[in-house]
Amino acid sequence: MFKPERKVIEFNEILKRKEKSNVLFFNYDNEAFMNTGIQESGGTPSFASTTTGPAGEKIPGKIGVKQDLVTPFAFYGTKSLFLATTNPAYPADFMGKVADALKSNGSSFIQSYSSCMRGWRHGAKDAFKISKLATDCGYWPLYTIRVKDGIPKFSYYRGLTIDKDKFVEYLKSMGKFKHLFKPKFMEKKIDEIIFYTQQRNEKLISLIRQFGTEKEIDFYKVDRKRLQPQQHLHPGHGLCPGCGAGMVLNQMATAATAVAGNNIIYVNNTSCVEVSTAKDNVISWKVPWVHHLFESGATIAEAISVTKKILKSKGLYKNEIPYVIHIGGDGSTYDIGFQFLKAAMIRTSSFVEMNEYLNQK
Ligand SMILES: Cc1ncc(C[n+]2csc(CCOP(=O)(O)OP(=O)(O)O)c2C)c(N)n1
Repeated sequence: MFKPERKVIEFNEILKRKEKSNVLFFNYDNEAFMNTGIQESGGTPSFASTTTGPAGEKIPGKIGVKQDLVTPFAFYGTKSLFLATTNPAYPADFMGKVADALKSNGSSFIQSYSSCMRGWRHGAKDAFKISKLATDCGYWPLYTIRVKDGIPKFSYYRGLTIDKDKFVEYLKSMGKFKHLFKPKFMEKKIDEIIFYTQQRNEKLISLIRQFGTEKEIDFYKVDRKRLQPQQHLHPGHGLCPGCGAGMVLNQMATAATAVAGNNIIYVNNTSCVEVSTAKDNVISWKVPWVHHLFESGATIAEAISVTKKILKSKGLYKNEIPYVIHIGGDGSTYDIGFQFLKAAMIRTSSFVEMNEYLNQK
């Protein structure tokens, strides 16, 4: 029997922990290569219309499924790793997971839902409503995987049950799925998207059953009234109005400020977040921030983290090792850049953890 029980995880308790991640690799998934013109990626869901897979007479949008990026990382054989999905429509879960990720040994990878009003074609004011619906209809489940000494433990928060009515409402709310409803109602295609989503959720439930923790439900408790506003970004940026990545950045930086103060370095792959927070030579970041090539930001984040550790082990670096967050879109995470990310994540979660000179926290 699947009898989930709730485990309360207090944000303030996370902050007291000694554990510390080497790098938090963070993917905001807006489900296409957005800043270069809405091209299809491995993160694009079935039958979504993009500029490289436009819905029309020949094809009904993307032919293929949205790839599962997160769960395979649990089985690559790392020593210590924290993996999670987030959605800014659930801020306590989001900020709790970012703090947990930064306060877990090894490295961490978070994949966040990140709505895109321009690419998905919906009104700016609907961003939050659509984001919440994504989890509530079962499309974007929120789960966590903690790998300790090589064994993954799966748990979840919500979003594993498909609500068909809400799912249809979700699809209907965006122009990228409009062709499934007009000029004719493509019920078979809608059922197919729901079927594949259901299969993905059933795999997750099986993994929770097989590799579950004692209490499957992670409930992050955050006293938001006592949380300080984020200190890592200036108010100005060039993201579109209602951009999901804006919510993502705000919540990520709020949690990161609580954990790291200003002792943090961000590394950004080329993406909407990068171009919108670094216009010409004016940047939105108040803390060190590095833009590297589209595909190799993960390696740079790893290099920064490991270099500081090597210098420290040689007595050449006196300060506390900074936290490092690497940010990439889905194009640079699922597709171009995947090999860099995978290798950097495995090295920082096994090699660094097992190296007695580098694993001091
Ligand atoms: C090797 C390489 N190929 C292509 C590009 C052009 N390019 C820059 S950003 C980008 C799309 C980024 O998409 P994604 O990672 O999903 O981020 P988003 O724009 O959606 O935020 C592309 C194709 C590049 N900079 N380098």
